[in-house]
Amino acid sequence: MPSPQDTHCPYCALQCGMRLTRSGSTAQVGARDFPTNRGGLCRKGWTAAEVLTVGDRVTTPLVRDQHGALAPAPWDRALDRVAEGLVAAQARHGRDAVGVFGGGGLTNEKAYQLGKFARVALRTSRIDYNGRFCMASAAAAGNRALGVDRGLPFPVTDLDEASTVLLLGSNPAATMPPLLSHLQGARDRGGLVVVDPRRSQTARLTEQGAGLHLAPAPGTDLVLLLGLTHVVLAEGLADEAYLRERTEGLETVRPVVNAWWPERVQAVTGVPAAEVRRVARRLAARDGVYVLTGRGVEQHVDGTDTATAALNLALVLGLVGRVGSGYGTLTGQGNGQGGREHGQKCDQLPGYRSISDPAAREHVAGVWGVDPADLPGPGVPAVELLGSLGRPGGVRALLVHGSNVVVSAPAAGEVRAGLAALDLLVVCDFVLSETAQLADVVLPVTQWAEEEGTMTSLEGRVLRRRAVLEPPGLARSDLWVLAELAARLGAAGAWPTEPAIVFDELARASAGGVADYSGLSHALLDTGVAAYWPCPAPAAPAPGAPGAAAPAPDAPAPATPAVVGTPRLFTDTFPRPGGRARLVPVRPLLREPVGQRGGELTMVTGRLLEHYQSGAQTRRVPELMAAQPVLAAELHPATAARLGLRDGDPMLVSTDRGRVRARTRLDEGIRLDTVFLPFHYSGPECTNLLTEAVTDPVSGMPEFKRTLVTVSPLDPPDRTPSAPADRTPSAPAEERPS
Ligand SMILES: Nc1nc2c(c(=O)[nH]1)N[C@H]1C(S)=C(S)[C@@H](COP(=O)(O)OP(=O)(O)OC[C@H]3O[C@@H](n4cnc5c(=O)[nH]c(N)nc54)[C@H](O)[C@@H]3O)O[C@H]1N2
Ligand SMILES: Nc1nc2c(c(=O)[nH]1)N[C@H]1C(S)=C(S)[C@@H](COP(=O)(O)OP(=O)(O)OC[C@H]3O[C@@H](n4cnc5c(=O)[nH]c(N)nc54)[C@H](O)[C@@H]3O)O[C@H]1N2
Ligand code: SF4
Ligand SMILES: [Mo]
Repeated sequence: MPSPQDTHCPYCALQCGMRLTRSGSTAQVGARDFPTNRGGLCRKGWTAAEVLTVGDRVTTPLVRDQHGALAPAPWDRALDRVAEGLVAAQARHGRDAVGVFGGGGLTNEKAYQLGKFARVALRTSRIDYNGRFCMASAAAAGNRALGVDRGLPFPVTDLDEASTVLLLGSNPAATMPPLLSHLQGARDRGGLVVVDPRRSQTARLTEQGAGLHLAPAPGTDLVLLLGLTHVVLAEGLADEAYLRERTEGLETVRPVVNAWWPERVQAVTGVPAAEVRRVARRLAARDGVYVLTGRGVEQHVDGTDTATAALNLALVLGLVGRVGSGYGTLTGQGNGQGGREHGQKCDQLPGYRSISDPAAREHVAGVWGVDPADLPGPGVPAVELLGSLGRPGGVRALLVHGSNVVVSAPAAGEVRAGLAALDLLVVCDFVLSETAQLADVVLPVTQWAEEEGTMTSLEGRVLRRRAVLEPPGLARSDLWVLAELAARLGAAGAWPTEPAIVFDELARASAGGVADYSGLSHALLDTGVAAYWPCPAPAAPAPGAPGAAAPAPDAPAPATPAVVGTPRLFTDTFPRPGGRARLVPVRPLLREPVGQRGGELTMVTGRLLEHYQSGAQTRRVPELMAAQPVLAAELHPATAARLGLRDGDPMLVSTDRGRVRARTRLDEGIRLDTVFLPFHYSGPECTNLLTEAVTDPVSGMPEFKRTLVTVSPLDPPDRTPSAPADRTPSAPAEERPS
């Protein structure tokens, strides 16, 4: 019997609506009208069900045997082995010797339970997650300026009416294709402005009068933003009334901005002064104007400051909280938003509360049934946590839920060495990712189509994920794994495995916090209501107060609302002391990029449409792999010619730290000084062998987008006409590393 269910794509934060229909032991993806995607899906979404039945799906626990091989084991043995290893590491080296690494793809329920497991069952402070690579800088900027971190403080559909959208370091044509339908209005009005050192697919949409593409040198966006703000202030285009009534701190920002006139900006960024002026004037239209950021401007050592500069620009223009205009960041992972609210971050408790705040500790400890004094304090952010693996005083045993760090973390070679030095590595996954392949124990978990749960999308909307299939083999939910381990560790408190019950607990734990889910439940979400946090539970009327009386028996049931919670933030006030947004002065570092001294090109990294993240899922889908089989590095034809490279030639990209093998892909839209590499591949094609573990001091975000590298031909091909076959790439599969 087919059992169609309305659910959402397992991949990115747009969380496109889809209808999933059971078809034998797998599921069929169908389109469904949903506001973010309006029936559209990208290629990854259409093929998402193929990952459910991949040949190397992990369907039984695996434990490394005495010969060093991962061998199938019954659950009890695998879980006992994990519990013993965790206890031993803590007995020898203290509580913080056990680390937990989570992910922004986990459901809200799993993210919540993982944070609770670390603090209550392990009592370790050492928990963090891959959102540190992703959303941390935008989050830090939002928190300090606006008092809250919700990626988009308005529904995506608000963008439909935009006349101008300034898109900084974001390539939604590849990373969220259905979002483009919401940018069509701005394009039609000639107002799409894309800031990217290369002519990305999104930058191409600005051609033929549809907008403007600015291509600053990588990592100079902060200067560009200061220049735009300079023009707004210097030309009297600021929203003075808004600044007076709704913000504070303008006087601290003005002197910094004054020093960045457009000609000086041009000298640093390469963006013509006339274009800086033109864009600033266009933004000053105010109505229908949006400023949006993506990873291109955030994944830098000054990512928080750059996001802050974008926010300052939006505040000076009076866009934030104005209906029909706005500022936001495009959250990345499926539950990148919810993943940062429920306690996976090293300094956080559920409800986006601070673990250092005594009142927050007391509230959450109350929900968990433990003494607040027993909760650990703040831990360390992801890059530092990974840097401590196997070292004296560092993490000796690590649990990984929902990340493939050996591919996706900066300085991946060192991460691999750190994982190898651990006493115990436990990876929960549904495929044998590169990280799982290094584990002592692999625990098989369920996938999206096999489980119930909730996700919170890039617009802060809480969505239901629905099960249509039974899990294969012995696969179990992460919730079940955590409950079994908690029991073996003798943990205090309750460890439910039913997602709806975990959600109710999460809602209670979040009550009164910034990200308040207390008015939500699976049952309410199942009505199809559009639910945006904060969504506090309605206060119960006092006994005897009007409305407290029991409803008459024949009274009609109250109608289910279409919308609950807060679709639009900041319309009246900002959740900060005094209710005002804060302009924070930020200055460019004008620093040298990291990487190889003397390296001649700046490497920026990012994404391809066909692959998702570390590629653990999409490299297992034949259609996607056929479309993008090998690591290709984008180079300007003139740069390539200078280096002796032609389209398709193999090349080496190197730093002092490592080298990777890539195929040359010529693109005349990229800056002459820049090379672009995606990070979706592994082995000798793992781009993060080149990146450095240097981070933004405020957010802990690594510098993924600015590394000095050297590019050289690999085995320079014989250019003589007699040997053409040497240059012609044959079947790509033959060239893949084993
Ligand atoms: N197909 C696909 N879609 C995805 C994902 C995926 O892996 N694959 N991942 C999801 C996730 S988790 C995320 S976080 C989002 C990310 O979504 P995006 O932010 O759109 O993705 P990126 O490709 O990392 O970076 C965007 C652009 O930044 C540019 N860039 C690099 N350096 C700089 C710079 O210094 N300044 C400026 N202005 N631009 C720069 C790059 O050239 C690139 O075109 O995508 C989500 N969607
Ligand atoms: N050079 C460079 N590096 C980057 C970036 C960049 O732009 N450039 N971007 C960074 C960003 S923004 C991000 S978000 C990271 C992402 O990089 P990763 O954190 O590696 O993300 P994924 O590849 O999605 O890995 C998720 C893993 O968890 C598994 N998984 C999925 N769902 C579940 C679940 O419910 N439970 C469990 N237990 N496992 C699950 C998947 O099979 C997969 O193996 O990469 C970062 N790395
Ligand atoms: S845009 Fe994102 S959510 Fe939509 S189908 Fe593609 S990967 Fe899935
Ligand atoms: Mo991300």
